[in-house]
Amino acid sequence: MIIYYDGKYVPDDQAKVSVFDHGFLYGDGVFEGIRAYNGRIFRLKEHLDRLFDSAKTIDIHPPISKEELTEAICETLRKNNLTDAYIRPIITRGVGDLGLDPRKCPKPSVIIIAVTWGAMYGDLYEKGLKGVTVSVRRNPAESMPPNVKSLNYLNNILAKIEANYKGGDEAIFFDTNGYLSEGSGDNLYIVKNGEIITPPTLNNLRGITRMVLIEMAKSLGITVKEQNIGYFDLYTADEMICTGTAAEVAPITWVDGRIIGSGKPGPITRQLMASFKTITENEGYPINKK
Ligand code: PXG
Repeated sequence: MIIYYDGKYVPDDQAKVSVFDHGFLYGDGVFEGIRAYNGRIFRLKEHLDRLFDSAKTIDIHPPISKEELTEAICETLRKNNLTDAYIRPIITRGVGDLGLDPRKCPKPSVIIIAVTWGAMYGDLYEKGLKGVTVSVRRNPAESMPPNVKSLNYLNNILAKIEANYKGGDEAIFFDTNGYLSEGSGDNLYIVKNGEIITPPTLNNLRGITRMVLIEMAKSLGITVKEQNIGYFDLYTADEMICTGTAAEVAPITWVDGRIIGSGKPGPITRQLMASFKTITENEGYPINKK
């Protein structure tokens, strides 16, 4: 496997991060998760825009332009002979000392990992996932905005641990006000009376797949509303959906022991799953420019 590391393409066993990199010491950095389908990188521009916005929020100045990063991602895929892949660009604060002051880190590091990664949830796209609401709350926006895709995922990992112990396939986060936030690695939606409802994005990551789901719903003539959602709304939903680059579009059919709707992936969820497959197979930034 070939890894991009600060302008060089190196074998994975030589791609080593310094123990003084603040990405390692403090989770001080940002990342993206992107997929390529069929030789094309899905929504690359949106992912790079979010990566740079995440970096700006935590005051990291990437030592590379979006154009250069685009070329480096394509070259990493080409060097690994990948046409369908999961791509992980990472920008760390870089090497500093053992103090947390970022001014001690003169140069951020840029890393790109690309691997083969199929459907995340296997047969659960047919059966539906079990969702578990967790007691740990999503980081409040005034502390650590969930909009920043930072290298510090401990909040999400705590949620995942709790969901694992409680027998769930995915954790369902609420925020400190009791409003639905998101999953540990995906955005959430309910369907009620033919309409899709999803939380506004102050308390969750502005998912690229979420943007795509809203576009798809519009073109299918399905109304999407952004509204605060409580656990009553979850338990009484007709359908529930989660979306993410890893998860893609997936049905949730069980929450805390309550059966959601019919207990099977519902008609709107199925329509959106089919539509997502078509879009991902046909759109995207070509890895090999003619
Ligand atoms: N919320 C969170 C907290 C995420 O981490 C999403 C929502 C969905 O965003 P996108 O833009 O992907 O639609 C994410 C993304 C993993 C993995 O390793 C997680 C994500 C993406 C890729 C890989 O589990 N989460």
